[in-house]
Amino acid sequence: MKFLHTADWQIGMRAAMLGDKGERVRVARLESARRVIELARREKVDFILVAGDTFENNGVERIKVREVAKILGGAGCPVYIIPGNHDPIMPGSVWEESAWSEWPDIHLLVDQAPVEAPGATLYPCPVSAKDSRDDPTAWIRPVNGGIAIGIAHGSVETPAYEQAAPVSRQAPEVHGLDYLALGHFHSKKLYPGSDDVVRMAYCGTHEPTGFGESASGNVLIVEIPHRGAAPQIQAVRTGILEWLTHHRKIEESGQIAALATELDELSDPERTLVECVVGGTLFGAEHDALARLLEIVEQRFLFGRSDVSGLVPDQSGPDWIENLPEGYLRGAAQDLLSAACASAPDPIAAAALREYSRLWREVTQ
Ligand SMILES: [Mn+2]
Repeated sequence: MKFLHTADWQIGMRAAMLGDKGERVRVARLESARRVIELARREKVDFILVAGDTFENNGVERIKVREVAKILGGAGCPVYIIPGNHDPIMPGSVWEESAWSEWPDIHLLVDQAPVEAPGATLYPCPVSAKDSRDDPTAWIRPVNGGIAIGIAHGSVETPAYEQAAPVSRQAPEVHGLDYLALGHFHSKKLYPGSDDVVRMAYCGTHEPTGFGESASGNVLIVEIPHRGAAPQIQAVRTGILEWLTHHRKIEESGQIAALATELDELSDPERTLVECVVGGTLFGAEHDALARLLEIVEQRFLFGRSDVSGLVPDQSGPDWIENLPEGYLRGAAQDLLSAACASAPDPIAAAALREYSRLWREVTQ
């Protein structure tokens, strides 16, 4: 028995911070949703599980809801969906859209009750509130000797913080499940049990939703030969866009130039979003390299943003300042440089100096 585990499609996500590039991100979520379904067909899975947050919220335009129903409904195998905390089952929710009943293969699981699927019994844990402090899997008791699969949307318990819909770290063992398909966290994460066998996992979102997701853009193909057998879990990439984060602390001259070259050589810039956070020391010889780095980040990619406010210039004056015409042009730059690298560095002076350097490059190039 083989199935595809996906979750957190977050269709309708606005990606507002990306401005006019947000549309590309919104379109990518639907494109990769189609890739998920193509993969399910290729792998000839027995069914598909969607473990919550298919939609960003219950206010998503109905035309998009219909589009998603069409994508899922054309899978050629049963599709089982639970509502998540972003799209909980409630009056006026996306699940009231008539499109869902137009596709016979789509099964919305809105009750805590066992459901027979091809080769397994499902134990759905639908979400009906935006926030809950109860373990959504608490009700599960296997009703037969077949393969038992839970579907839940929540946070796996850690002692670190109070969580929404906390799922026990031992849920598969406690509830006698062969596998617990989880949604809510956007990166793939597998949880081995006390026998080292993974019976609980987040598949992560099928398409990354932001910077800092360590392993998103995947689905899981899970095979379970019989009740009690160790699941064989394979992660398959479905994401289209790459969200890359570069955090660097500059400790020696040449590192900024090297980072600029590294970013300039990345393939597929048109489907890459870059966040570049640079701190440490700005050496005199690297002012030009910094200007080049910022240009690459902002202009080469689908989206780029940089934060170099943590860079403090060292005492060595950059060449471009020495080459400025004598008088107020050079004097102003020298004043900014001394303020920027004072024992209490002035970040505003450092930013002004960077802007000055950029303007000077523009007028002299
Ligand atoms: Mn969620």
